[in-house]
Amino acid sequence: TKPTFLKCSILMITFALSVSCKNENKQEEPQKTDTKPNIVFIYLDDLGYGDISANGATEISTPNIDKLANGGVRFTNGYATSATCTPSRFGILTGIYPWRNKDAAILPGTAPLIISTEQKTVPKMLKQQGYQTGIVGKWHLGLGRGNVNWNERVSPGPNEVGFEESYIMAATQDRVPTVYIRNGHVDGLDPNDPIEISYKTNFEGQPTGKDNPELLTMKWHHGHNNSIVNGIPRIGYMKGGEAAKWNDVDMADHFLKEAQTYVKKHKENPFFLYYALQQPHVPRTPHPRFVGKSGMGPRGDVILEADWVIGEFIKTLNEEGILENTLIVLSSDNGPVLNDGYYDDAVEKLGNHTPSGGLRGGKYSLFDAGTHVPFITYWKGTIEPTVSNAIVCQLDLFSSLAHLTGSTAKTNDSEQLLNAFLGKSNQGRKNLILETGQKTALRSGDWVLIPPYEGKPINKQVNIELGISSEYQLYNLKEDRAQKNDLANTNKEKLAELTATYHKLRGK
Ligand code: NG6
Ligand code: CA
Repeated sequence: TKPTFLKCSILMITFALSVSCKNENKQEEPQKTDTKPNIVFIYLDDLGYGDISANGATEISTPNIDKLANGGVRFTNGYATSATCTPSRFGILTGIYPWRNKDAAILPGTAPLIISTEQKTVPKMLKQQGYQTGIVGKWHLGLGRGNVNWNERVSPGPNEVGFEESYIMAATQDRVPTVYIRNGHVDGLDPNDPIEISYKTNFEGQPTGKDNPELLTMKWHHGHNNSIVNGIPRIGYMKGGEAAKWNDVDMADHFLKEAQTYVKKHKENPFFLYYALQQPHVPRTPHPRFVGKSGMGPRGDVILEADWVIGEFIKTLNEEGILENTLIVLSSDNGPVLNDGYYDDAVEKLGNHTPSGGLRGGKYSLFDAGTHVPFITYWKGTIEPTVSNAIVCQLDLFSSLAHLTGSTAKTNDSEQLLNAFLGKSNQGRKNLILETGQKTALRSGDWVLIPPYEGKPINKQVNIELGISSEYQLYNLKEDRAQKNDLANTNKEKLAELTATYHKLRGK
């Protein structure tokens, strides 16, 4: 058999020839050749558009992410499907809008799997195209069918929706169970110390953040006052599983090692790796190497830590000789938040840094900062460095990657925008529905329409404007990136046009 690198270079040359002859707007025909670079999603958690220096941050430096951004396509209009985690993860993996699935809401650690095992997914589609598929990091899409027994194989989960190998945390760093799970089995579990989990009641005799402040190394601000693990109070109650509990400050290194091992083990043939980092979600627990390095407190420090692990990961791809045969997509599941439930100086030490990069709102918000996130594609030697203002969404990866790899699979919601993702076209989607907590808005070209909703305009606990109003709101992002100037009353024509488009797309 031919050495892999030779095989890869032949594929690459064929691919380069085939795309260079193509008219940029002809996106319908599937790729003539089977082009199968490795595909890696690097997915951050709560990283804002303005949290990386490539997008203009001056108070924090993210050299490794910047290398991808400046050596690939840096999207200035890249979107997650939702302003919170679970729905966005549902969107990126299925190519389906999360508001079509009523279960796609922030899930507790005991929630059942919300992706049907019959559902088409990115890893399943790529598997059909001959890919090996793996996930390392945050899952947060539910596990099992309800009443999970954590002491047996937990299923269905990632392995049942397309990932051949999985090494995950079940939900979030602030939710129990605080253990890693490999292919459905809790890693390092001592059978004599079984795990019990409840999101309703505490287990007798177990300390909590609420009742035992003296045991805490990190204080809770709102929520997060149930079981204490490593001095940090969490959401939900947990008993047992001592030997299996993760060490928070090692989590970044731990997931990095798993991701590197995955690459080394699978480099001979095409693979898809979904590498879902936990930073800068709360609790922010930088490894001591990064403590104090940003001058911005733990939130800044874990962004530096995330940037470092990304650099190490890229180094591994390079050392293994596969960087030029790997398409990397880097993005974030939702926009930024400062105080998300713990006192960790995120607000106090922010200084002049603007995590949203001047966009309005943040995590949980229908204003732009909720979903408008860092978005980068990088493929050394194939993608030419460029800045793109095409509107692209994580939703579109499904159909676009299908197209790249010779599959005809697509979903109605996922637009085939391969040329935009490869930096060959500035044409993205015209319309995109944005979501938070099943409330939706429309981005259409330069415009944003937010329909009226009941509810509070501000989430006071996290101090974020949610974009909720009893009146229609209309903004022109080209002229008013910060959404300060509501044009609903002055541009009735645009309002009517977008309202009609919105209702058509929402099917109501
Ligand atoms: C919220 C949590 C918040 C965070 C979020 C999920 C409280 C009061 N707040 O309910 O801290 O965990 O859920 O974040 O519990 S996400 O990025 O996974 O969507
Ligand atoms: Ca998130």
